[in-house]
Amino acid sequence: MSVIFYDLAGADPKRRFSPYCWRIRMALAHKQLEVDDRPWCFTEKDAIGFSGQGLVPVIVDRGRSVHDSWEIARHLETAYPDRPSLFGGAEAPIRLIASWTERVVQPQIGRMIIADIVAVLDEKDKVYFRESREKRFGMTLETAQADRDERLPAFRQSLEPVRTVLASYPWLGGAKPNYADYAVFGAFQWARCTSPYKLLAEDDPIFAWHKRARDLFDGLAEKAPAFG
Ligand SMILES: N[C@@H](CCC(=O)N[C@@H](CS)C(=O)NCC(=O)O)C(=O)O
Repeated sequence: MSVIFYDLAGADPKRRFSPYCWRIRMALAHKQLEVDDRPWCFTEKDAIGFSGQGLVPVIVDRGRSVHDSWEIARHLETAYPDRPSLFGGAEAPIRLIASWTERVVQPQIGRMIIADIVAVLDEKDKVYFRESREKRFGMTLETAQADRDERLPAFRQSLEPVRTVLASYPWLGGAKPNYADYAVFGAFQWARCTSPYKLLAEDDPIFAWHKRARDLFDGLAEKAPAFG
């Protein structure tokens, strides 16, 4: 039986760009699960109303709905213990990595790509996205993004903990990728699928790591519509 997966999509239903959904897309592949993929737009709240909230990712697995990327990862780890482990016994430190990504990495990326995202959205989502995000930022999306070149050096510097791990291991999970990789991966894949802006220098070890991650699972992320 396949897992139903509601995944944020743009005007091109194949363009998937939510950082949280990418975590789960990779986690489902890691667990070698068959996926019944449902592209979802921001304004299609009714389609996920059964989950009792309005955010993706949402999965339905064996009749049970689960939302929130962390809760979905935990569900998959518990429900499929015989499949490759997502946490490798290190659930708490991986939670830290996921939280650091959400609170430190993603807000900085958001300030560098937020206006670019509008161009990839379905027409019916554009007004909702702009209004909700401009309210959140307290300024226009274009103003929020305008000083990205000045923000870039501090952003790259803030990624030093990732480089520290990659200096000794090929993956944040160590010898093999795990949910630590997928949590950070999602943030960069979000940017790559929505904006041509170059967040990483090509000689940055994080650049090479991200490419390796895109090639996992028969190029699942590499083949997705994206910039660069
Ligand atoms: N904490 C949630 C966050 C999920 C989230 O913010 N999803 C965004 C897409 S990246 C969403 O569905 N937004 C809908 C909206 O803004 O209306 C998780 O980890 O899954």
